[in-house]
Amino acid sequence: MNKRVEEALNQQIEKEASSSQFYLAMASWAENQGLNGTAKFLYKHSDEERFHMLKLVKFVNERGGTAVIPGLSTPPSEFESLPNVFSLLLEHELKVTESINEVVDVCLQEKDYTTHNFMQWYVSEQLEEEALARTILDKIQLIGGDKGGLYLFDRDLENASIQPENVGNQAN
Ligand code: OFO
Repeated sequence: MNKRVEEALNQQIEKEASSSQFYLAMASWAENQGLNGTAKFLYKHSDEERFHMLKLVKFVNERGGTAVIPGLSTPPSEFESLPNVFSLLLEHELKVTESINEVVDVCLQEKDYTTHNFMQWYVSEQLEEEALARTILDKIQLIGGDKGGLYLFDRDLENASIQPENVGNQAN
């Protein structure tokens, strides 16, 4: 496997693993706040990111490279508020999108069209995840300090899958 591509993919493995840990920390915080629906959603999101990481690990190894399993820094255990959690999540996803675009760029420079093709899955996944984070953030901002609204929001998020359309419909 092309060395630059391998390096870029290994960096992406680290990003996906860190995302998983970050969302796991958010899930745990939400659980301790009694926001069980939000916690369930974030636990699921954390699992998704772990799956993204695994998919990369397997791809690198199958293509003759060596996947590097990274050590990770400790994510925060405290968050200011629910809006803070979801704005951090959106910010984080935007960074992940940037780094996926960088991997795609390296693939093109190195004329590695197989990896380029493989990365397209991540490109569309990011589109969905960004849209989802924006939808959720909009809803939270709309609710503001309304306790009843928050209760309904949390309940609806419990049933939401990682699909923007679903959250849009259910949180209405
Ligand atoms: Fe949403 O980060 Fe994975 O791809």
